[in-house]
Amino acid sequence: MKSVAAIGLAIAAFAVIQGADAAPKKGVAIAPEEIVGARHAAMMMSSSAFGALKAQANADDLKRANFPAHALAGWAKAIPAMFPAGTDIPPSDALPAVWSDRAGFDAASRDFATATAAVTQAVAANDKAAYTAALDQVGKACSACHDKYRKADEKH
Ligand code: ASC
Repeated sequence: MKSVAAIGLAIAAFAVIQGADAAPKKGVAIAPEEIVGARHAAMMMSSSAFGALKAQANADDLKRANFPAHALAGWAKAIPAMFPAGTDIPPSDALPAVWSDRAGFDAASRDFATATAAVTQAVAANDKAAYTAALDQVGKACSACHDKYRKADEKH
């Protein structure tokens, strides 16, 4: 009996440790307007990173593109989680379609993530042709998503 209790305790302790270390930390306290502020800042940093990437298009060595490429790729992956329900509030420029057409928004985010990942790969390979093509795809992914999911008059 004693060992059964010990096993039970061990399982419970394991579950607590797993919960603390492995579970996704959803539901942390952050105000909707703080999320909107973070989104805006990140989108402006995205634009800045994209500009830095374009400025390297004619470089012999793409190493200076590495940091902005990874910044953009990381942000692309984070985007869906940065648009949770309840953040359709001023001063957000997001259209209601982000939430009403969630599958489409997530797919558009994935296109951006795919294009930015291709940039990081082109940088790693120092492959100029792949780099230019991937940057073109990034620009298209930005516009495609903005056309459908961001207010038309907003441009930062
Ligand atoms: C930017 C920016 C966008 C996109 C888009 C790409 O730098 O602010 O919205 O790139 O213009 O086509």
